[in-house]
Amino acid sequence: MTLETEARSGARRDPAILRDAIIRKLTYDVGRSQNAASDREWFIATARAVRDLIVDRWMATTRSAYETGAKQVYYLSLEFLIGRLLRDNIDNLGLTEQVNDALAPLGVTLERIRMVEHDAALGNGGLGRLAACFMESMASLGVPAFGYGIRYDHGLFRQVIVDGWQHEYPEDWLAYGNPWEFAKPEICPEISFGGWVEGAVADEPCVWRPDEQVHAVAYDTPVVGWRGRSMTTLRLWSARAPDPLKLEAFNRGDHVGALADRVRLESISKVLYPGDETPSGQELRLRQQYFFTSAALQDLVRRHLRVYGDLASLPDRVAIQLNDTHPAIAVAELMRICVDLHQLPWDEAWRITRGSFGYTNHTLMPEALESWPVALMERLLPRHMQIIYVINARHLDDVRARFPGDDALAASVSLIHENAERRVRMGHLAFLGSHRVNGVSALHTDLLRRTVFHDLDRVAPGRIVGITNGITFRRWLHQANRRLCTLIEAAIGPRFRDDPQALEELVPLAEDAGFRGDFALVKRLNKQALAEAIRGELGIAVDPTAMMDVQIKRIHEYKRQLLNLLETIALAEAIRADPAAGWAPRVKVFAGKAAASYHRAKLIIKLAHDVGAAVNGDPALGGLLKVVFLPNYNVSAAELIVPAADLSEQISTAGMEASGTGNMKLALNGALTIGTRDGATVEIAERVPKETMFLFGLSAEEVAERRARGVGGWPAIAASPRLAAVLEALEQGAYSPDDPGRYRDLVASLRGPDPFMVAADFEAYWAAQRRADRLWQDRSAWIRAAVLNTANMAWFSADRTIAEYAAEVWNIPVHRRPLVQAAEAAAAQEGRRGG
Ligand code: 26V
Repeated sequence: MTLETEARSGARRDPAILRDAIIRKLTYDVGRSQNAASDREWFIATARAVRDLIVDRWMATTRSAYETGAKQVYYLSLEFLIGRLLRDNIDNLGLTEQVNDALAPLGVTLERIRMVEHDAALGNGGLGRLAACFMESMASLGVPAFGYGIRYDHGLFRQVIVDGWQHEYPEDWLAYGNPWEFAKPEICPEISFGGWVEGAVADEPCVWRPDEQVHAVAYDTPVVGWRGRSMTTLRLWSARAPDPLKLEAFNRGDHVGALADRVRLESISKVLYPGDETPSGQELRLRQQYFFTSAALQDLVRRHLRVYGDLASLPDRVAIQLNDTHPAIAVAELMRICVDLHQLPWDEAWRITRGSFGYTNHTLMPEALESWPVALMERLLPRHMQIIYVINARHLDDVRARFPGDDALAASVSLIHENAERRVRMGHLAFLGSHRVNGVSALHTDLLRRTVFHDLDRVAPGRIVGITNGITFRRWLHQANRRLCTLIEAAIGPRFRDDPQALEELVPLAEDAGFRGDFALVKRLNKQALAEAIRGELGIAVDPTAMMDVQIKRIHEYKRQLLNLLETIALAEAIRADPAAGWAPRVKVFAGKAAASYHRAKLIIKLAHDVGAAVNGDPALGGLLKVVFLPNYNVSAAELIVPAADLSEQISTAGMEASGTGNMKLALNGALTIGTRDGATVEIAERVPKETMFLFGLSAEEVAERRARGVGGWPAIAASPRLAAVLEALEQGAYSPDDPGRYRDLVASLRGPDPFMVAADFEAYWAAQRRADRLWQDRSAWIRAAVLNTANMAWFSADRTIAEYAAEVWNIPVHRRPLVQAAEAAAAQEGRRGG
């Protein structure tokens, strides 16, 4: 039996067959002999052998979607933060044991070769990781889906810390090739830019005469669903210039000039999030957005027409989800395809467009709400700019007719922001071109309705819905925390692997001292692994029995790593003053990247190092407090830290974190949460027992109210001698003796406007930390709370989230708890076969 037929038959697999396949890949694909192969070469050979097992099922899933006419989801996202795929794929295929057995006689371990896989870090943070979780979840639920994005040559920068300061280095995930992807050079839609438009009337068919074109080459990666039953496709586009070089110029001796055009055009897919401080950086970013959006729409329209023949049925057969405003230009592009390329009347084109799109908003931060200068749009995408004007004119006519005389309303819902520089509001475009707009947590959705989309909500009531984010439990529990899963399975059986609701069966076990002991042991072993990594990475010894207090996320002022660091300084002072006052021994773990141009965020990283330097060697602290900053945070680092965490820091200024998903990963793995009532943390608090959360601080409403009154930080500082002392020490250079003025401006901003309410929330945060200290002293109460946390997190499975998108946005039938039903069906079939 060959490997492939065996995979198809689903028969019990023989590791020897897989071993042969791996060796064949090593020999014929990698070109290496067994005795000379490095871990990396074994990884590539193994990945290739595993990929072979994926392909048949992948193609079958894709085919069946066509045959059944099932609705296709297209998830358009400029970011997919995937991480490593080897363990994900092997686990979801149910092959872990077999791969281990196949490799063992070769002297190779899965654990070792797993570590050489480069993270695919094609995203910045939560938004990109959510897209990756969704792809896996849709595969698991059997929702036919394509993810469309960009195959960046270089993902998120590698963070190197030199003397406490962040430096960015290019990341090179493709340096050794990518064994999971299939290059599809024949799928290469042409993407146009610039030029002019021929046609007298903008809402009738026109001809766009671009002056520049580039090809988008498809690279497909199959995404394996749980138990390998179905798969989705991640199709990433890479830019390829039509001509590899100008031969004449090259032969004339201008070797560099001959390549200039190519380099310029292909720079589109060079890097994730090119710096956008400069006009050329902004232009590149807009080019990226249009590049992948146009490629995606051309691709899906071609596929749709091949099967269904015309565009009228598009909204019945496809659901296109816009992940934030990055692909919002898709609205104008689909209109262009309908009106210019298929001669559809404007109203029909608009029906198709709005019926097909859904838009997810991921932030309320004003600086992050995208808009593009009209002048840039006119130059780069002249036809799209015309189309946007027509959409806007019709929309404003409608608004003026329904709300006569309300000029303020018309100005606020206009697609064009009329300022010194006229700009296109991409959020408004996405809103108008979609039949559903969603926020990513209940609070965020509520704030969307009240703030950024308040007026659009009046104009189009009912369009905004809330769909709280989720995470894939396969990666964030089953793979990342094998020890815990073994324990859970021994206690309640394997059902939780298909049905997260089964985790609730752990609730009574929280009262069982034996189970709590085992749970504590698992946590302890995970912490030991983290402690070893910390020692290996930083040379700092930390006590694995101490409380691992973690804040792992992008560094941003609204996420308030600064609040955590100020509390750390105050805590160090308090311990020195009274070492026996019942402090929980803590290791404060920080990890996260700052945007390259975000100086304040980089200063906060420096502060974490300065505080660490002051605290870690201080004998007066008696080992009660350590501060570490783990460099180059990424998905793989999260997989190590999350299972080891005791305390999860979710301390954003209320109203500013749209959802958060790290909060879910940490709580699922039994970390208690210290946090504000922000984003999805509010909804976690609604589902887990009170004692698992240390909630504190201003509510979103209180924050808004203080902001409106213009209350700065000083009254809170005046009222808190503890905070005042910390700020004075910082100001006087106590933590930066080499540069006493380093933190002066930072402190001044807290005394002044304090826009993130750090000072205002300090005392409440301090008190919440002391509540955590007290619970820590009661070991069994802490572990009990941790168990109950894990037991109550089922709702945050991305499978629930996807089921809600299917029902509320995509109009796709997904059964309630489909994985359970599928598992039952499979078991029944197995039973029939066995009988
Ligand atoms: C981006 C920027 C860039 C410019 C400076 C200010 C700023 C502030 C926020 C952002 C975030 C952009 C979108 C984003 O990544 N949102 C995240 O989406 C996650 C998935 O829905 C969600 O869990 C996070 O709360 C949200 O921040």
